[in-house]
Amino acid sequence: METRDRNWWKESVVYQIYPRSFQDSGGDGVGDLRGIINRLGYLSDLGIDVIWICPVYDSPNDDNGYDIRDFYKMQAEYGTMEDMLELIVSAEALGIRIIMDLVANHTSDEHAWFVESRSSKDNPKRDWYIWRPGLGGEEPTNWESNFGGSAWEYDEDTQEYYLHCFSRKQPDLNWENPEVRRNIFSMMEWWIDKGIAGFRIDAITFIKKDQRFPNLKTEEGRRYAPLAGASLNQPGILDFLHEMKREVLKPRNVMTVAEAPGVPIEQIHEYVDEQSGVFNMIFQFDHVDLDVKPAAKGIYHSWKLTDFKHALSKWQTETADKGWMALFMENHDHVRSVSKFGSDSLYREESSKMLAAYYFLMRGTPFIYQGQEIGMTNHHFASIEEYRDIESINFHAYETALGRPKADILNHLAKRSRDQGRMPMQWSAEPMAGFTSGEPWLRVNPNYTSINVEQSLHDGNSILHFYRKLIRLRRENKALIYGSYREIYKDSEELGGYVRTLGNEEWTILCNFTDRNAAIPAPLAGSIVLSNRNDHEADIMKPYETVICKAECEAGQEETASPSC
Ligand code: TEU
Repeated sequence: METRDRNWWKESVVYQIYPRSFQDSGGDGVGDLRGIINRLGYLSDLGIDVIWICPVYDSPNDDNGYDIRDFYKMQAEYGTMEDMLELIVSAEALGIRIIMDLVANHTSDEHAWFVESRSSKDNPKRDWYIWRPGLGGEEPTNWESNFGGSAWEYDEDTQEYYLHCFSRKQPDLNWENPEVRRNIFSMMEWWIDKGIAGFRIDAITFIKKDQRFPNLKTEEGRRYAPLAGASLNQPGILDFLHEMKREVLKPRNVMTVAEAPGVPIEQIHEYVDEQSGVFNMIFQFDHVDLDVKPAAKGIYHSWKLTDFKHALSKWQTETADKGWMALFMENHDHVRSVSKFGSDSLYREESSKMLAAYYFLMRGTPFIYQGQEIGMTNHHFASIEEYRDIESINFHAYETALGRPKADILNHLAKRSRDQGRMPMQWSAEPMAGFTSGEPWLRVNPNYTSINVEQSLHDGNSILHFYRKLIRLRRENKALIYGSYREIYKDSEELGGYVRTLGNEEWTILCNFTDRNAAIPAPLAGSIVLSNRNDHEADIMKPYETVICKAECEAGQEETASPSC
């Protein structure tokens, strides 16, 4: 692999902001745009290049902004359009680009389009959403919404059902209708004209539905079947996406990162090939969903280190020569990575840094989710009343109705709830973690007194400073961006790592995923450039140790089979 395919979005590091939980400037307990503007200096010092900002559009907030009422207006709690434009300009002045969340699979049921659509069967916008009559007094199909319960909601006035893959307040748009597509595309153009650099594209693999609307196979004892079988990555979806690329994305050369669950690895190039694909990169979820797939809904599935490594490495290998991945460990839909894949007690610092090194230097564009850079952790919520996330609240209600014990449900939510990743950003040891001067919309993790940005800035050895070093290292060494990828210690249940090679440079990233010493079977190549400890001993990796080594190979010796030159 050469650097001939260089591109700014490949060389960038993205920071994801969940605005509701990032920084409140007004004291109402909810983060806002002014809060983000006030923290731009912090992000610039961290060294990131792009901010992905989760939805800030006008919304009744059934799904924290992923239910959009008006694409052209800001959520009043967050600020005004002037604030948003100021954010774009202020970020640009610091060399930071903004990408926005594009939610195009559905709107809010309070969006003017849907209000019209539901007003009568012969309204011109009726067909902008997916309406079907009931069958024998029941829903049109047995599809289960991603948030639980039927995916169909009955409308008394017009006596038909509408489809919602997510909450009942998120009716799905009918992408079969060309008017819908044209309106979404012109909204995208409007935002690009406002100065944003691109989009993170929400739930895009849901836009095409099997037009036969078949019933799906249910699991024993379940009334509904997960709707993926008829509405996730369905044949024909790429026609819609190519139209989006042709009409909007290509002529404007914007950055695109698509949330694309359901894309099988065999199809990755149809999505991300630079010439014939549709997006710059996609998010895949195999590694973060190891604990729930392939088990039945709501059941915990145990996994091994080799499963975790394989879930990431197989995509790396598949895109080794062409295509590009979005690299991530956390986002607003998932729990904190140190609690899930590392150790959030004794070895929190070491394992956070180890996980950072492991994913950050793979081939792709790294994303950091707010709070990840200071090693924020999960928290065991004492009762369902403390949760705010609609998915978690619905899950609790449905599982309770099925007779599942409360403690069991809470244990599952402690490991999976989206609120684990949504607790307010921990800025300082001040009350409410410096997030708000009021009552936060979601509880603050009590460990903010010791885990916070202020403390991390003062401690030169902190996780935050380790991220800064990683960002710098990646920026200064193109081999860590464009180099080839080769996994090492694939079958080990202790060690994980890989080699990146470009020209005569060979970089080895090696990690110990356990809290015990692990022997290194082969000597490390080159010299250590960065590590999370300062006591490396030859042949041994200490608990959660990570080392990043650089070696210069003799001419003609590139791409060696072992980690040493
Ligand atoms: O999530 C949709 C989605 O596909 C994820 O739930 C994904 O399947 C999961 O993370 C894999 O484990 C997006 C947003 O990220 C989420 O916050 C919204 O609630 C949802 O769309 C609806 O807009």
